[in-house]
Amino acid sequence: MQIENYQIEEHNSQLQADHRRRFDFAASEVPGAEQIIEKLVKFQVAIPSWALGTGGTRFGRFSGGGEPRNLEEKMEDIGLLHKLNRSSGAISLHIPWDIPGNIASIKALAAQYELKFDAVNSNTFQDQPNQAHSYKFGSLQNVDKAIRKQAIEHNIEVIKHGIDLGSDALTVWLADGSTFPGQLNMRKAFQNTLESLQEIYEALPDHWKVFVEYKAYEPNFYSTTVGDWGQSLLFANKLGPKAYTLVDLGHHLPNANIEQIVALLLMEGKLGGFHFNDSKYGDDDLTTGSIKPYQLFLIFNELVEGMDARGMDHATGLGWMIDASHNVKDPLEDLLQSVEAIMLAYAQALLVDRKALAEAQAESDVVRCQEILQGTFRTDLRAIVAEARLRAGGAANPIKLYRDLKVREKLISGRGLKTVATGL
Ligand code: PSV
Ligand code: MN
Ligand code: MN
Repeated sequence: MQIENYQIEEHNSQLQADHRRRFDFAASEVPGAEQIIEKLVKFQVAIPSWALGTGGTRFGRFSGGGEPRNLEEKMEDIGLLHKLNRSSGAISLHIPWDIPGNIASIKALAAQYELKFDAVNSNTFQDQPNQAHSYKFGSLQNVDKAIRKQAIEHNIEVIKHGIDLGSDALTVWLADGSTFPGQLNMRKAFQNTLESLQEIYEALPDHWKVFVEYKAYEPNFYSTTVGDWGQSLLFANKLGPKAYTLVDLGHHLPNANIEQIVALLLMEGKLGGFHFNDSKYGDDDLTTGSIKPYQLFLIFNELVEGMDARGMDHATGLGWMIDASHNVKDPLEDLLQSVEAIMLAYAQALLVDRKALAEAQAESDVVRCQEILQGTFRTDLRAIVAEARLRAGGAANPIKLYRDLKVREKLISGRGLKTVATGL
């Protein structure tokens, strides 16, 4: 299934008058609209290969039909997203769910869909068929050296797949930890994990990065060996300059101040990657911006401020990715919504009057500080984001066009109603 240029053009011309009216108004209200648009056009958010199928909960999974059955079809889906919004030009693979068969043809497909290969992800949280040792009691932390070795070798294997595809980062998320007090010697678990990560680090090509992702709990419910940003930063600092912390928005304890975490990691030059999603209770993996859009804006506000302070390029300075999936929406529509929410929060952060905010902060004028941030957050920038998408060749209203073209129905008729994507 492919969306043709003429279909985008027809759709855009139908919506043109309405868009123009809204854009002209927004541009007249927004200082520096052109610079914001330029930055939005460059900004790309990677799509994880595991977000394209309907997610589940431990109670059940309700397939939406037409889910991608292999890596080629996952790339086809991301190609559709990117065609519609021009901001989803990268895919993040998870090995072994996405073992690339014929590298040349996978690369050709990526070129056809204009996709880059983002960070590759290892998986030592599930046992694979024919695996010699089980990860039931952890992988890189395991008390058994042979199990650690197996997990290290898997990560090195993942790096090799990434090299073949032209990726330049490895993301390690570990389920390692303990579920009951006393189960684990926490110091030894940390040291084993560090030694294992050091061996993986040695296998990284010079220009590569490794992202150490933390998560407070789940699947372990008493301790997690990389449980928070402090632990991740300890690993990243001990590993060396190619190691960074990865922040997943859903991986904190309730009410954690993620914007502050982001600000400090950036200050230390140790923020490497970002996983977007939203949550009400835990690692809910809901559509980005669906629950706490103001928090998303505050996080972007720190990201923009901190990246500018370090002279980092917004588009390439960090690994940007969505990490979400759930039970009830069409995954492609959900991803379009997530990308839109990210672009909107980014645009809002670019609009913050930094000089005025710095002055208000210097005077401890708390009311003015809040007025500045909330005034920006409440400015409607949707037409600015749409204009950036249009200038990049995308659709004025991606979800409307997706529905008008009956993309899901076509995917179902091509792939079948009962397909299951490999992944979570
Ligand atoms: C598990 O919580 C998780 O969502 C992590 O965030 C990883 O990034 C992802 O799964 C894929 O392994
Ligand atoms: Mn994640
Ligand atoms: Mn998660």
